Amino acid sequence: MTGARPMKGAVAMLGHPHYHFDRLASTNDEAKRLAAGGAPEGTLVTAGFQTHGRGRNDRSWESEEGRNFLGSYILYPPAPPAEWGALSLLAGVAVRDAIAKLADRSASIKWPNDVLVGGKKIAGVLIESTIMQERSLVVVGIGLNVNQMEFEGTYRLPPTSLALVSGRPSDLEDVEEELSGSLDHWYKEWRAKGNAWIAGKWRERMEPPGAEITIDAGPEHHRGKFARVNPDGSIRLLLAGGEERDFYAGEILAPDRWTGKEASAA
Ligand code: BT5
Repeated sequence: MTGARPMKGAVAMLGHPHYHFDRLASTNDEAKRLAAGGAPEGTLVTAGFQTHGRGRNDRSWESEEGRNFLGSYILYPPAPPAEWGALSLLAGVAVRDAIAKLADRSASIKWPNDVLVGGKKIAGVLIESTIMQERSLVVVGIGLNVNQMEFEGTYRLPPTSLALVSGRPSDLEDVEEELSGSLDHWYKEWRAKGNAWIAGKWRERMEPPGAEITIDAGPEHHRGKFARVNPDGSIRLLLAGGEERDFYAGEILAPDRWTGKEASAA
């Protein structure tokens, strides 16, 4: 651990205090440990390298040492567990807006909250929620590719980075500041305006999924028409038999753009 360090520029509530570690297993795990020790809302934990960076469903998050943003924010939202899904929408919107500004490019959110630029994945968000000491703890973990130029191996979607899309390197502190400011802004807006409002903002930024989609929901695949994203963060499909069903977790697969098959880095 190199300790708390001040951040440049305007002071945002989220992102303070900020603990940076050269190496951690996972910033989400460290954030939970700090929360158990009483860390305040807004605490940010970042790492230069993760030995066990996680995605959803025990997938791994790969990142070259010192090149990317790997961070987790501690939130104690004044909302019951039934409303935690809206935090996923909020995080997607906030990360997407920060990236669009940093890259000066259009960016979109693929449900649940991958951020894509030009159809390639530039960031992923891992939200882990629990009740701790009688209050809601939501850890928002963000992996954002910043200065990485090459991605070895196979990925579900082709990866990209801010440097690849903008053609220039970015200062990691500037990236942290932009992400913290965006999350701070959207968190306050959500608290004032609620779940249906943030779902509307999310829909304005979503990657259009196409009329017919397939969702991989664990052991089962379901095919249907995309109907909407709900204020609780779930996705609604109109299935072939006419039944409407909400899915709370899973992967959208579409034959043309999101094959769901392993894609090479580009
Ligand atoms: C995610 O999961 O996209 C959420 C990733 C969250 C990572 C952050 S890093 C800081 C914090 N601490 C953690 O331990 N985690 C969070 P998912 O939708 O399941 O996508 C995972 C998949 O993305 C992998 O199976 C790969 O195919 C792909 N992937 C891995 N690393 C990537 C990268 N750097 N860029 C783009 N895609 C990547």
